[in-house]
Amino acid sequence: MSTTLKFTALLLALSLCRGLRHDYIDNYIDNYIDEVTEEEAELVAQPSKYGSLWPLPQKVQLSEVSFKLTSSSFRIVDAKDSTAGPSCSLLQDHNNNILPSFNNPDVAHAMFVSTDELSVNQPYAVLKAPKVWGALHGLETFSQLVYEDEYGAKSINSTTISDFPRFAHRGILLDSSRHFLPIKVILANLETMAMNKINVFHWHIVDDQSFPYLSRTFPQLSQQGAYHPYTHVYTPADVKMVIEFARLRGIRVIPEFDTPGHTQSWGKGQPDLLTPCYSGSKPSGTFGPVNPILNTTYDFMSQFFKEISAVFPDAYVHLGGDEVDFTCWKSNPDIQKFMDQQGFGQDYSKLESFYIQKLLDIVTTTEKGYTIWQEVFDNGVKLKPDTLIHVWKGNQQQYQNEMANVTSSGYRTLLSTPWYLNRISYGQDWQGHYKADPQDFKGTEAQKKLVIGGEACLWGEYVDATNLTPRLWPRASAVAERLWSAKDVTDINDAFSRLSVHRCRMVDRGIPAEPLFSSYCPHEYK
Ligand code: CP6
Repeated sequence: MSTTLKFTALLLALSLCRGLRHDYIDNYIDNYIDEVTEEEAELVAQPSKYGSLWPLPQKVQLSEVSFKLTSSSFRIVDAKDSTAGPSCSLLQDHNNNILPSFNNPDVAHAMFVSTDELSVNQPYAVLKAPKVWGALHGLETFSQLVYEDEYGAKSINSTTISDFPRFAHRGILLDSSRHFLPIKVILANLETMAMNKINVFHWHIVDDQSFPYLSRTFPQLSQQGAYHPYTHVYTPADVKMVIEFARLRGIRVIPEFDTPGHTQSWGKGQPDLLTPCYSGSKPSGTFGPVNPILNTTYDFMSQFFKEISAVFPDAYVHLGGDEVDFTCWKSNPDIQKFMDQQGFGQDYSKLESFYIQKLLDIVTTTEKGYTIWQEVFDNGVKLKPDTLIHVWKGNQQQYQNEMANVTSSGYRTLLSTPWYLNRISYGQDWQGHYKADPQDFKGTEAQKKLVIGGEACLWGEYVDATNLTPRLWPRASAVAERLWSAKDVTDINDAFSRLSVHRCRMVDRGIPAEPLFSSYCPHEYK
């Protein structure tokens, strides 16, 4: 064989061997096994009287009376006095989850009046919600009432539900800096958030490791700071798609642009933004947090956040402010001089406050509210009264003290400490997430009211598209129920039973959610 021929054969062999060929495997299995016997469904856990409702609605009245649902007799219609109407695609697009196809009127009947109520009866199920977002929640709940009878026919029992969330802010943080998250993965998880009635996507979009946000004003930030300038960036069209996809599912998108720390990637495309660190009397060539002593820093931030406030329609942005390392600031003679001039002494948290205060003033001019990590509050930065303080540090004792301190100062707060889902361990850690209660700290009723909710965080150091979804679900579902359902919904066995079925439902809907424990799902061999 000639060298060229050998080479061609090698290339051919290589191209045939590359990648796992899912089509081939599926075909192989289909053709090889010509008879599959399905085992009968049998849940290991004691079934809950609430079926698979998740998160559990505030008030549920169930009956034994059941009806059959068929594709030909099922349709969603709008009430005559509905303000949404049939043109409301937000509602019309939602319902593939209930029955895969339906064309005829009858069972579900959507009306929009004053409270979120769902009553399932024959020939109509009636859904009333004052806002379209409540109607979305009601449709999800309706879909969760549908089950298969022993012959596989879709059924639903006569049921009355009134529902509302315990907390207004029910979020999930995803980190697209440590690993780039393809848009597909983000959208699949937004869909899953909606199934769990999560209503905030906290997008920790950039950090030290990479800057995938493509800024129209400063395109060099991602050009230089992304893992790859074309393939690993979120273009303006991508960002718009995420925001609209989320909106259609009742989810707000709150972007986080964390400064002055966690900004290494910003420095690549914006040369004088970061503080030069010194080794003795000479710059060492490394950089620290954003340089707080230059006017150019604030000119940049003004322009940058002006863009951000226009791109992201939500009323809030998250400004970070966590984990600022003072080592580099301490090494820099210009910073030392500035500290002297300002009378800050050796207190570098005063310098941090100086920066944050100027940043908050800048963001205030964009007419956005802001969320900041707890350190900004801890360091005594002067904050607008409507600032949201995000608690993430410490053990249970410490975060409970922090919640008490933040709320006694009159600030509204969000809790994340017990919900760091990036931390994994052997066993059912969802139970710990489930038991944490954000209002469980020493304080007055008025203080408790300042807790507007919480967020599950999935930091990205060890997470990318390959493992994000099963690591997040169903563990984040535990947080979702804590933030939605009544305070006294704490029966862990009932939760286990409902969550096991809810998890199978996510799997059925194409979400690779991991199992809670040894078990099987009735449909997993389909
Ligand atoms: N990145 C940023 C992080 C973390 C924080 N901020 C973090 C800290 C501790 C753990 C996980 C994540 N990776 N910007 C803290 C808010 Cl355990």
